[in-house]
Amino acid sequence: MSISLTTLEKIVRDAGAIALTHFRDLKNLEISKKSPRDFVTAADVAVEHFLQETLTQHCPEFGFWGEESGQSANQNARWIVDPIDGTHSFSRGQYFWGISVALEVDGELMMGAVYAPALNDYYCAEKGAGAFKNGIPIKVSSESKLDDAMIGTGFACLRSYLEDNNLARFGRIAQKTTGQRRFGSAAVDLCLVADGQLDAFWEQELNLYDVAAGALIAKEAGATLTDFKGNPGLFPKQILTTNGLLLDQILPLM
Ligand code: 2AM
Ligand code: CA
Repeated sequence: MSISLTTLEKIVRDAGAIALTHFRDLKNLEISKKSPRDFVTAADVAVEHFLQETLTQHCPEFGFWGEESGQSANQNARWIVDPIDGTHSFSRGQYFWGISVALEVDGELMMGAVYAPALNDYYCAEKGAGAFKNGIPIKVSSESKLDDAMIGTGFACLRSYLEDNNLARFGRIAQKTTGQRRFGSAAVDLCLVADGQLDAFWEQELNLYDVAAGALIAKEAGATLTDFKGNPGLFPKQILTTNGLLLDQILPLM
């Protein structure tokens, strides 16, 4: 590995500072639509540009895949970047959005960083070395009863006009739990499971750049990652992450 977690943190925090400058001046933020319900702002573009330049300067051997700019050459070893996950929340002055950067080598996630500047929380993980929030080790919750659980989900599927739109599934699971949240950033949601703030999270129709970094952070904090049938692995079109103890109770409801 030719970059340390410390160097990565400095780069991602610098990217966060760029995002915050725009976040503090939303009145002047340029917002446009990529498709009818999908926004992009000047902040997304500026942050991704900075990350592409800086990460490529530090590690010229790695390729780059960003939500806004697409894929560069070498995709065997690459950075997978969502400059602002939770763009809609960002554009409305809400706090749950994050910069998501993952390093993937030969299909395996090696490093992940999710920085939520408005919350002042920096999450990171390296394969096999645990997960951290603001420098302190984190792990998933110990909640073992679905009835007492706090679950999170999202509705990217509604924005994609899908018929299988998560509403029935949410209804089924919500009725069996005590707390339900919808924060609007899959990258941050995965970190909330890693940190024990949520006991489980699922969403469908996401892209790898939304979830790559958060998935490694969740996994390193002890979370299970499966599809809606319980097959282990990272499936952005059908991602379910739990603290492990709730997996068997939640699967039949998916
Ligand atoms: P974004 O903010 O980068 O667009 C929220 O439910 C999650 O879904 C976020 O990670 C968000 O990423 C993503 N998302 C929002 N709209 C989407 C769409 N139309 N298709 C796929 N993912 C979407
Ligand atoms: Ca995203």
